[in-house]
Amino acid sequence: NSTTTDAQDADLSGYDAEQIRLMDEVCIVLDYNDNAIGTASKKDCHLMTNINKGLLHRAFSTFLFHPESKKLLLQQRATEKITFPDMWTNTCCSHPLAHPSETGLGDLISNVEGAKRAAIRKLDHELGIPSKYVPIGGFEYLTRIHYLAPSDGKWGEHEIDYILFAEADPELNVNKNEVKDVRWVSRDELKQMFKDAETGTGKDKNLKYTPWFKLICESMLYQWWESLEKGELSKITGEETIRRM
Ligand code: DMA
Ligand code: MN
Repeated sequence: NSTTTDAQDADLSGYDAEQIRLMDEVCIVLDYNDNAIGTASKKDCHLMTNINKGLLHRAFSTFLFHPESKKLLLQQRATEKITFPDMWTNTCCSHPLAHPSETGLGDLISNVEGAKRAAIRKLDHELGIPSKYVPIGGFEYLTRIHYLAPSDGKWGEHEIDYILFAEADPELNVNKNEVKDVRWVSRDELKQMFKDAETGTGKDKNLKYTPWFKLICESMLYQWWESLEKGELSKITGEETIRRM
């Protein structure tokens, strides 16, 4: 079977067995305009040899805010992760899978529904957040981001990433194979974390950040966060343009 094949796969030798297993997930392959044109394994989608030939897949990035304090929940990726291990990032990222409930029908509204279903599945898998805290109607879709980012020589990302915001104060039951640590941060606290890393001083001087989270922080995150705090998120949701970054 394919699991045995992957365990013997030179590309994956030496990695965590559970993370190797997850490389068999089937992702949605896209054209430049986010049309689903096929499927490929998570492994194939994240090999730089394929990315350099243009292979592009669909992803989502969830940002979960506390309903009262409006703090953002961050996670530090587990050391076991094959791509971007140990890095700090937004609440939860992964891929809508090539399954009817997550692929969508091709129009933006149903593709967004698929991404939201994938987000509910992974908030539970990675952080142990029961779905009652994150009902599908509780997510706001903001926009899509197209980006390419190498992880190490062999692995990387090339995605159209659906940005989803939600508010909840859930119980957490962290999956240690996925997530090493979590932290709720205010806008100022997040700015200070990045400043510590840049200047090499302060308590967070050694922290590393994923490239997509950095991109989003350097461009739109603080404006989006302000809109959320003012209760004006609906003014900026549902963007149809794909932002190329
Ligand atoms: C992939 O996230 C998605 C983005 C937006 C980078 P991931 O590497 O955390 O995926 P998974 O949790 O499925 O390994
Ligand atoms: Mn990916």
